[in-house]
Amino acid sequence: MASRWTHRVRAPGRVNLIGEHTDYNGLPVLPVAIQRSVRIELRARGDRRVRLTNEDPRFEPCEFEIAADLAPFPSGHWGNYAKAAAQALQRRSGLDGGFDGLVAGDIPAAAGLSSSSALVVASALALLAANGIELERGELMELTASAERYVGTDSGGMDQAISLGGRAGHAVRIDFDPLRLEPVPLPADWRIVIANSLVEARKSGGAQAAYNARVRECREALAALLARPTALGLPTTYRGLVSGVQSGRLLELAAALPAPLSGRFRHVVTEAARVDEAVAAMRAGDLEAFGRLLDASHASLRDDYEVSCKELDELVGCAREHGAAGARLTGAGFGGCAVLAARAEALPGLLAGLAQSFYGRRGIDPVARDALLVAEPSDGAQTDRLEDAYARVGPTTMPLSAAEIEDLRRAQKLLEHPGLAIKLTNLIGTPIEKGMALLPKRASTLVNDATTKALRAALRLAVVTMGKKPRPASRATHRVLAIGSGAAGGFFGLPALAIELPVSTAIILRSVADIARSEGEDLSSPESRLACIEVFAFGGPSRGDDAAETGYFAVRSALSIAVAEAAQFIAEKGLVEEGAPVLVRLVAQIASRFSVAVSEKLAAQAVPVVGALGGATVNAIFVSHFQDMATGHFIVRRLERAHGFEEVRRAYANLDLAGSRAPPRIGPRASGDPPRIA
Ligand code: NG1
Repeated sequence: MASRWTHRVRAPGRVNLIGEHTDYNGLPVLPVAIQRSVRIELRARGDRRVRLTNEDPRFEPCEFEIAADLAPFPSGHWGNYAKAAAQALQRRSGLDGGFDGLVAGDIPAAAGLSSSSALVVASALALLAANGIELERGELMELTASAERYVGTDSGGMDQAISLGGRAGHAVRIDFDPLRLEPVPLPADWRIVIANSLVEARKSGGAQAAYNARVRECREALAALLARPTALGLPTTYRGLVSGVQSGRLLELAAALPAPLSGRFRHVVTEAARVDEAVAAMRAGDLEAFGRLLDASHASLRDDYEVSCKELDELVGCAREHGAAGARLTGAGFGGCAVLAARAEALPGLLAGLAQSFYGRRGIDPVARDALLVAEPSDGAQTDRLEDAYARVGPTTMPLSAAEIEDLRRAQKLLEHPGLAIKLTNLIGTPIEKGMALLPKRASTLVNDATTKALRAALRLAVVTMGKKPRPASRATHRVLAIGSGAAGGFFGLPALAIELPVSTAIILRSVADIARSEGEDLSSPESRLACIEVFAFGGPSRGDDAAETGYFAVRSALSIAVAEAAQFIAEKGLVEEGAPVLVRLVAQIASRFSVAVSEKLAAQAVPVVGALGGATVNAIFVSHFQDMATGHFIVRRLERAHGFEEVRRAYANLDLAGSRAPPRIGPRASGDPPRIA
């Protein structure tokens, strides 16, 4: 990099709790800014060009010259959201300079979580930073809201306002004309879950026309109503009607309109009332009342506003069956996500229930598809000068030192090169597939079964018996023990697996725990203990994965929700309920990867030249493979404690780009969907 990035901007996505399709009618909304965001690292340029590259290679680099009238890129191009911000700011302030920017983001696109507005807001902040201009937040909210209409959607101002005005731990009630924001604390035992129907609602496609049609119909409904003789003396805006006319009368007025205007009008006015009631329920901590409002909102959006689809209806139904207090589609609709409210204790059952019902029925792993997210109500957008950013948050976002980069490189080598299959092939001198062919048909069922049992036992061991006294790691002792167990296993082959595997797994786990301690982990925390169990998932593909998912960070992303939920569950309950869905799900996810390694080991042991002693050697390689994974994993985690997850992940990806191997995919998206922004 020729010269350093000078600023970093971050703009969050949002989930709207209630108040849907009200913003463009001047009525209130109640969204939450979430932990997913668009980030841009940038440096100012001497000319007026904006040059953007995206960390996600699916979004091609783009550039343009800032002007007051910018011709758009083709419809659906991600660069149009930056152009939207540039054109608006150019008209408002006259910009002197452009910038070079590196864009990264993790808001699912076309999902009703406002990835598009986050990009508009981030682009606006980047332009302001590059030009040294400061704008008042409220003005910026309004400017970015009208700026986004550049892409052809007649949208309201909710998304830009919450992206700029979010507050950690809070939902924000937003009123329009004039813009007012009122943070409402989210009760501590409420959880907001975002569940993606995985039906794309693309604003650059059909959803845009359908959205704009709703905006038009709302205007027509109001005009038709006011044109009636009986309307004499009525307020002439939705806001005026909602605040000045009784709800019964509003429903009568709605009923007198022709379809579909009558439904559109009824939705808008009843939804506005629900926002008031939802704010009151949240302030009172009344989750049941809040849930009922979500349900009513969904019914209204489905029947009167006609913006749901059968998948969203099904998802919302499943959510209620599995313990959500209420659920509804969120965002514009036509696909995208549902928002669910639940009590914290209902969360594990809710997530597992959705995984089994809605996603399971479709053969979809919701974690691999990044379809389930527990919202963390977050602060709004921010700009950091990079030196300031480092100074303010201390060492957590400092770049890695040269020595640490070397550590990271060592970790990466261990984690990514070469897989267990290659190590075993080198040992037996025959491709592992030959051994696979020697295994009886029932092997795969036996392996899955044994793997799941062994991991369940390992989890028990990790949670119940792992102490916290630091000792130096002693790989050799553990390896000798495992070789002993493998020598027995080699004699008996497949039937012995059920006995042998829990033993080797336990031995590996002890060794992993030692390595964890030596890298400074505090094994008294459930999170660290689960990090030990996670090791069994690394170093190979899972059954049914595509190769893109095998990189270390990809596997961690895929496991992240399950691990976090399990850690929370164990912290609260210990291991009293081993059959709890959240733990079963974690074990199943790790088992799907670990079973591949176990099959490979078994295949190597099945090759005739590999007798008892050979079997022991196979086991030694097996154990040392996972010790390597553990060493790499806990080095990465040590660096994350010092520098933050994002910083280390980025450094890791850059190392890979410099190396010979194609980079492992980072980020949780694995859908192969074409790259587009909502
Ligand atoms: P999403 O869900 O991001 O498409 C859209 C509008 C909002 C609001 C909601 C419906 C944009 C950028 N945003 O959000 O203003 O009208 O639909 O409540 O189009």
